[in-house]
Amino acid sequence: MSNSPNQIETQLKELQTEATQAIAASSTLQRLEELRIAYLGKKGQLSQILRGMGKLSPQERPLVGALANEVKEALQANLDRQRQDLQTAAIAARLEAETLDVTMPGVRNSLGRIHPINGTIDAILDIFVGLGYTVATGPEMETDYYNFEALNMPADHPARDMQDSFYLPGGKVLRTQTSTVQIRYMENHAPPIRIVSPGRCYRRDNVDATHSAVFHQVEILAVDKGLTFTDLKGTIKEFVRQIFGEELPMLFRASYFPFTEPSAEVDVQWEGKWLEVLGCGMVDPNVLKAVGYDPEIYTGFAAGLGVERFAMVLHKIDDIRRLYNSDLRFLRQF
Ligand code: 2NM
Repeated sequence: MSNSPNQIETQLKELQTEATQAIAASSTLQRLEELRIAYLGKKGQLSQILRGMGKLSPQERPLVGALANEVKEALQANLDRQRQDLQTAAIAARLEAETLDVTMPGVRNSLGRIHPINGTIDAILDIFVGLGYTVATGPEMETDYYNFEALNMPADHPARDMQDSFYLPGGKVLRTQTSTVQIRYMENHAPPIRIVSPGRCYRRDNVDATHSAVFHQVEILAVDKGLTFTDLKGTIKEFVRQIFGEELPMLFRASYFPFTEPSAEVDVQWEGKWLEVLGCGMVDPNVLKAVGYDPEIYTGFAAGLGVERFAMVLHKIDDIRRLYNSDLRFLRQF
């Protein structure tokens, strides 16, 4: 390195010019640090130039030294300012990127829903479970025995008509009510019993606004010593009070079912209209005998209700087919 004062001055000026431009052009903090080391570091360019000062005379040295200090301070100031600017820009960019616009609409998770049929089944089961009933389920494909014979519908009974039920190859039948499950339960449990059986059932009905070939039932059954029609009425009354949310005028109309005697259909007055809501009765002694219960010792009451009917009444649905055609505009209301 040359030791003439003029040459050293020139080198310092050139260093200042070059470094000032490089600092101004640096776009990252890392690049800026590299420049600081390259220009002002221990082994940097400024140190190298100053090493050439060793050979200057004592008179020359302070002048060049003062210039070197000026250059060093100027560059240091440049570095500091550029660092500040880069840091400020980095923070600004981050704030911009992380800005939360609280006026934007939220992100909606699209959740599934409980189908009104299942919601209605759940509501009905909750009530009977609350009254001490156990939920019992079973197969939808049934034998002739469980669907008809054990329910006091012998071979020549009109309910067995091919026109009314779906028969499967091999002689099985799609169950026409869930009492089939209750026969199976009674075969395996001694009284007292209290069970509630929800499930899908099938009948060869022509489909219209109130009929579907596939529908859902909930049936209840209680068997014990000394059960009477009064116990049945009290149970139905409590169920109606809970499902409709209030006590309603109720009418037990004499009716007929093969598996109960006596039998009744129950109407309730709801929002000014009489609605038929369920069928019920005292379990026919023949049904008790079929499962090995002694009808001289035990009596039972049972009731069956249509889930679709309840869903339609409770949700004011005008056509049963809405429950089955999977129209999301309908289903999203639940
Ligand atoms: C109804 C009406 C009346 C019923 C009968 C039985 C069983 F298993 F004990 F025989 N379960 N459910 C029954 C009685 C069902 O549905 C309208």
